[in-house]
Amino acid sequence: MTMSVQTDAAFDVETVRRDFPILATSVGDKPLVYLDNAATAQKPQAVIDALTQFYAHHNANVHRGLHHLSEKATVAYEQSRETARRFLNASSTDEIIFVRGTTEAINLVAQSFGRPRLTAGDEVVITGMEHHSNIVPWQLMCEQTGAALRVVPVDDRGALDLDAYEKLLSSRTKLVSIAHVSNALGTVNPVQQVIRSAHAQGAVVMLDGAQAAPHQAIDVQDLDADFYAFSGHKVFGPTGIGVLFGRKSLLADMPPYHGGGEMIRSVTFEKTTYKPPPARFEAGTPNIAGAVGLAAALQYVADIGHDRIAAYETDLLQYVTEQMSAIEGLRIIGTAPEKAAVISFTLDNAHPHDIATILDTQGIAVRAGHHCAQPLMKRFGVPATARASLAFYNTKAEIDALVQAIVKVREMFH
Ligand code: 7TS
Repeated sequence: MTMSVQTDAAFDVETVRRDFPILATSVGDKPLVYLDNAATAQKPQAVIDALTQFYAHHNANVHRGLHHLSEKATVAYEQSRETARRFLNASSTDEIIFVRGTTEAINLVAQSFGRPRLTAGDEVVITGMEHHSNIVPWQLMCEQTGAALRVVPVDDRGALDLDAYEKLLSSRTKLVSIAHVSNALGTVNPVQQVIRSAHAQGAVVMLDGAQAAPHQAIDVQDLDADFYAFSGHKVFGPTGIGVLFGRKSLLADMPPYHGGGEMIRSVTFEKTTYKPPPARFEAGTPNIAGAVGLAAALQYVADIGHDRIAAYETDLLQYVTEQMSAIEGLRIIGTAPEKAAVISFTLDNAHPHDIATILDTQGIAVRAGHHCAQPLMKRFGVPATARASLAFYNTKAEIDALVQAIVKVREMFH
């Protein structure tokens, strides 16, 4: 297994890059410059190896067979739950539910926590910078229950309007669901304060951690979060696997989200009873290999160290912000004081899709579009942006390549 466990204080990006086979590939005759990490991150060899090792040596269904392989698969699956618990610093593995990703996690909370509890007169608070997957599940639940959705505005820099948030909160607020880090702006939200104020009103708080997990250490106990979700594929793990943390006392009273095998205690045609969490929320055969691959990814990140990742990315963000701000006609959307390494931008007359297409001819992968945040695009008066989103394996040389390519795009459209 290749792995660059770094023991010295310095972060050596070239050593880290060698762990990611795809980073050594080319697009046509240009070396790949991968700056679409907010959409999905690349995978280190340790994750690829964990997947192939699992299928080559341990594959069986979990919790079912008494045979040797099933036992091994079950141990691997449950060890992965422990790795995820450690990653979030949850107090128990019973609070860790494996899901397909952030989207499924939010839908689970909306349907299993929100739907049975909320009624007309109750309110759910979200923000103006949410990804559609932290909007639509709440809209669906509000339609079903008669509850109302309230939205905290975003200021011109892309920071949350905290005063407006405090004013929106009331005894009617039952749930607050907010991105820890915005995918389209990079804003890091003051979630600790958000949680404190919501709890003071008796509301439960869900954090969408899809864009936080790749960049920073997360401690759900320190945050005092009630629910926390992230996607494996954005944190250097496989697709189709993610984690929902739920506070034990809340999960205990929640009905199942999906029904099926492995989540029941007993089934009769008259009455079915359910297992306690987390099994209650994991109906059917889970993504066993995905969980094992995710654990390898979380371990990989832990081995590099969150502090080192954060320090390196802060430096990259400062560099890319300076370089891009110097390009004439370029407007950065999202300039909040607390930011992750995400740069959304527009450029003079060039449509973001044209920018992305031209950058692609240079081997540079960025995303263009509304980033599943249409209300946010409307707030900033743009139909779309181009977005460069960085990971700890990106380099200043790649940022230079991006800047040079954008300057060329500008010349073409001038
Ligand atoms: N929440 C946030 C903040 C996200 O950025 C995303 C995906 C999701 C939820 C949904 O995650 P999923 O893994 O369940 O799909 N964001 C993006 C993006 O910015 N570009 O592509 C996907």
